[in-house]
Amino acid sequence: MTPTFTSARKVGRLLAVVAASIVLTACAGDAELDTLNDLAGPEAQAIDRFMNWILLVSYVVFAIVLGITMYAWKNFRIKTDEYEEGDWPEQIHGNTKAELAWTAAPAIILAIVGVFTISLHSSLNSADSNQINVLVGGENVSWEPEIVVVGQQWWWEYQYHFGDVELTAQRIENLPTPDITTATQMVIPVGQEIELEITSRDVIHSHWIPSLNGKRDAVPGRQSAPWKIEADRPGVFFGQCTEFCGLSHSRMRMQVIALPMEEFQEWVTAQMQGVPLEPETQAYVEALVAGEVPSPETAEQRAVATFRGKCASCHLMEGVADDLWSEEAVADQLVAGAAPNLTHFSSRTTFAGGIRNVWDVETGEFNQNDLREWLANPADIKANFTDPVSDDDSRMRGMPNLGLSTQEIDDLVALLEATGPKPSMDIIEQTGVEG
Ligand code: HEC
Ligand SMILES: [Cu+2]
Repeated sequence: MTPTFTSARKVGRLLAVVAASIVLTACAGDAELDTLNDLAGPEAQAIDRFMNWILLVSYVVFAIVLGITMYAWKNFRIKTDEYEEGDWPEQIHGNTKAELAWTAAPAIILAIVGVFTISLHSSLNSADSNQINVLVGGENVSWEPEIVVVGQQWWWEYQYHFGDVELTAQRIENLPTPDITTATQMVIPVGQEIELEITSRDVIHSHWIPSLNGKRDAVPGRQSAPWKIEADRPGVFFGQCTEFCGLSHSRMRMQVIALPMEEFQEWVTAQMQGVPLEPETQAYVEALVAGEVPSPETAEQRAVATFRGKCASCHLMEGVADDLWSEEAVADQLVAGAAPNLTHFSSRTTFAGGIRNVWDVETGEFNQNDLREWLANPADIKANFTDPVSDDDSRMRGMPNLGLSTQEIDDLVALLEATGPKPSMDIIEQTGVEG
């Protein structure tokens, strides 16, 4: 056996292992971000059908090219032992018909694929025209379902504006205060086209819910053309930021929860309310807002005092500290100029960019452990830049360690649990993530 033969064999084996490992990495049967199965809406299904057609065309092209190559290899080769120096087969040059054929055929195929690509793309991009009636604060509002999606390091915000607001092509800083603001979880009604207006507050991110539609970049300073999603059945659909955006990019996930219209309405009604505080805590908040300095007597009052002192400069919590929160104050501290709205924190099922559970998937209990860990030192769960970014810009990315005492953490955990309303066990189970 000649040495070249053995090394060729080794290379062959190595290539086989590499190829197998590449192919097998795609083999998880229950992958959350599967683009081939579990497609739940017309947009994702249209992309899937289109992909299948292109695959079919490329299989045919592949078979033809391989066929011609094999034919040439079989019929026109010279065996080594018959070969003599200078023993060339007859050389041909120029065949107008063949050259025309192999130039025109691919051009025509690509043109056809191009026409279908552009037409699919423009249908995915078009604005929706459906209207649904939503009860907002006791009033029936006709809503053309639109949700503003804002990416920032490292979580997604979803804004619902029910009033008569022109959202398309508005810069994020010009938008009015949303009726509902959530983090990480977008709740939508089933069977409705939802238009997404996607943008970013810091760097480029990309929003992708594989079961519902393709990817769309979130670019700071501009809003994407409308991007539609629709879920044709109730369920939970996972997503992930798909544009590398810094240290914790992989921990920037999100979920869409599609609910039947009635349940969606219940969700809207609950989200429009403030935190359900005990009456004596409410009185305590009113006193604080009025400028008095009563000392806290209950655990909830202590939690409110801590929240107002240490959290309210970044986080909005309606009914607890809205008077202390301002966009300018947040922009002074955070590069993105936004922190998750905590008014209904425990109505969500995951937090910190969808990497930890708010509710225990097995017991349905409030997941105190992970929340404690987060409050004790967020960077343990999610790497961030809490140091000044540069000398002239001392703002942070992510949540800093606030040096909270055990007592403060206990109180805050109870307050965050009370924000509610608690989601159904069904949703808790479906959205559950592994920490
Ligand atoms: C300097 C601004 C800032 C302060 C002050 C701050 N946070 Fe945060 N907090 C953030 C940011 C930014 C995030 C999002 C981090 C991420 O997911 O990457 C966050 C996330 C959270 C989350 C997870 C929310 C979710 O839905 O993912 C909770 C809970 C939270 N903070 C609680 C608190 C509490 C309680 C305090 C007061 C003790 C506090 N934070 C003070 C900036 C702040
Ligand atoms: Cu990102």
